[in-house]
Amino acid sequence: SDTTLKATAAASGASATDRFRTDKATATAQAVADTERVNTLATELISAVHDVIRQNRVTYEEYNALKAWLISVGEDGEWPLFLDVWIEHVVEEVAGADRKGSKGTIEGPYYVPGAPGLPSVSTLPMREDEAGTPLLFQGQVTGVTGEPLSGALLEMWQADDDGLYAQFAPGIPEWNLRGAVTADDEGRFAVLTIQPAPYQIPTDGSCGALIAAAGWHPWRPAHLHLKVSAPGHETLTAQLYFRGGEHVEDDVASAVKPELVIDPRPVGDGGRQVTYDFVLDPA
Ligand code: MBD
Ligand code: FE
Repeated sequence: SDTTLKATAAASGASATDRFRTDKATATAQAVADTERVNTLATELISAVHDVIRQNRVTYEEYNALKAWLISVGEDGEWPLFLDVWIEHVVEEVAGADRKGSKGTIEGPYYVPGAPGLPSVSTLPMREDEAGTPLLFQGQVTGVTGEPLSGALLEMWQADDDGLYAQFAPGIPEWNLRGAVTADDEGRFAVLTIQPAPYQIPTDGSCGALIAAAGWHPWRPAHLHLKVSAPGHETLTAQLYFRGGEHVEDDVASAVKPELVIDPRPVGDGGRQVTYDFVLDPA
């Protein structure tokens, strides 16, 4: 049935919440250890909400609608989705402001550490009949002075041709379209994959309810996710988008930057090919 192909809000939300708890929630103890800092941030955040209420003369009906919605976001496991779609891009903007190397963008909720290791010239794990346009993605990883970063690691994850992510939608092999490519001695890599489809935020959960109620759209443009790392360098988290693709100009997650839009050229048998180089800042 259709449900076997769909990522329901509850299923992908629960997976994203578990993923976050496993990978990131342990790092929060340090962030809340500074009482002064927490006082500043919590006071200003609460005060910003007060301003919205006063400026818009928010009613009790609206206050209770908000309360009900906040409760349901947690029940649906959609806090990772909500935060990464509507908030993370500004955190990334602040974090990346002084970067000299390649532009980065948000990580989003669907990164999974520990993907299968692959050599510098390789094919991402995919099904025998994987749908989609073949895409050869190649390039070089260097430092800011142009020195090749031997053995840099390029982690890639992406949606399939239905816009679905392995481990967050049912019926897809565990590591489908996820891999950790080790670049060669000159930092070069060449990875064969397929072009992903645009991603639609689940419409059956709390984030979908917000989008519908506000008259927004639920789409992210098609994208490749990347984490590029090398010893002694800052890890770059990025996404690459496709020139002319749907929603490149109106990403619901506000994560597109002009430097991240690629334009693969057609090659033989219907495939496409693109070269994209990464420049990593020193740690
Ligand atoms: C995605 O695939 C994504 O990359 C982000 C940032 C949010 C939701 C789904
Ligand atoms: Fe994504």
